[in-house]
Amino acid sequence: MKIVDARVVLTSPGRNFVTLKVETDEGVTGLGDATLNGRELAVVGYLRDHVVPLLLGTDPYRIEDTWQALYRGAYWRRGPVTMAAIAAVDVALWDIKAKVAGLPLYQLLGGASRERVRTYGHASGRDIPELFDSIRARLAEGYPAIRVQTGVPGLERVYGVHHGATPDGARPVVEDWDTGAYLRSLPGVFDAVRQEFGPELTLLHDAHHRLTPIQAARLGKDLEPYDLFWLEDCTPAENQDGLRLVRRHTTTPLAIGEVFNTVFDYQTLVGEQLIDYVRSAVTHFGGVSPLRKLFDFAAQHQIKSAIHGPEDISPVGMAAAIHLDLAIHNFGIQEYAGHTPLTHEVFPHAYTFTDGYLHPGEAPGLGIELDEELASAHPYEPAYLPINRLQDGTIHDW
Ligand code: KDG
Ligand code: MG
Repeated sequence: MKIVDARVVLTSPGRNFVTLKVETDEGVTGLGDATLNGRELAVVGYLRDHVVPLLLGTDPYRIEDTWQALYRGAYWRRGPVTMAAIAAVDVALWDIKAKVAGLPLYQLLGGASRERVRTYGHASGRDIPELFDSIRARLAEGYPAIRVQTGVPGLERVYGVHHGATPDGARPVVEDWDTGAYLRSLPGVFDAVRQEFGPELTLLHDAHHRLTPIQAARLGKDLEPYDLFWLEDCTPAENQDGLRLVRRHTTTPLAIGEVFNTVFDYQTLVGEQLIDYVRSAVTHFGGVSPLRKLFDFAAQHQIKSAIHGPEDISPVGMAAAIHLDLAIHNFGIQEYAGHTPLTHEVFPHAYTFTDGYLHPGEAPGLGIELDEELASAHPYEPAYLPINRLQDGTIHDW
């Protein structure tokens, strides 16, 4: 079998998605997600100009060899653009291999280790009543676990939550931030949530890289009475050593890694068991092949998976995640923010979301299609994530 064509499809059925479609001389096709929120065009160019020409004529069964050739052969390694592009190829080739085998991808990854995949959803509100309404809405949808984000008194927007296309597409929205106000208000929010919803509900929180290690240590400690499933991205972890300080001070479980793209970003974090959950997405980590290796490394340190699953991971990336979730032993939880009805139409899929649990379905391959005609009716729209400034105008992590 040979790869005879590979196309990059950029579509915006509510938000932008980058999809690679690989075609073979035997008519079997594979899909991969390469969406990099706010930097989509860079990945489109990388794939179209530098990856697709290298794929033509190659054997789609040689997934590991192709991965290594794209990673090592570029000479310039790592980085989100490169790794999103490689991820799309890796996933598309797994899709092809599983389709030819006539098996859902999870069977090629070792088969099911569980019956279904537990998820968490997002609740957010500017104040406590709005937050409670949002939590009730997620509970009504069946979510067994909920990430709680809320407004901070004195700040305009709910932090860490973004709302799709920017009004002026060419420029990011500017938000405001005050770490002191956040640290003072958040424990009270979780206290109110526990009083209203009781001790059983699984709760998570995302600090979105906004704290220094000592601030993160304090927050983790202050949240201990509220029994969080995890505190996510409490500090930017490019400085992996900083997590030692956080860890020394708190027993609140920690989750990190949605912006990471290789195992090297995790060496200290996993090797010294400084975190409890790894958050990388199939889409941003070079695909199923390297993420599987990361999970095996993490398992040696009793660290579990928690694949990133916001709206900006396409249904193709989500499908790949769900197959992996079902197969690995050290599964923790899967984030599932869902997609717009139009997105589900552009990407018809076999995976299901029922009572808060996902299942990849039994269709051969990833179990996902791309309606190219519908996709082309919804072209790319420039959109950026917000940026953050402190009250004196200093730029801060968003
Ligand atoms: O593109 C950025 C989003 O994916 C990110 O803000 C979502 O932090 C996020 C999460 O945990 O889902
Ligand atoms: Mg996050």
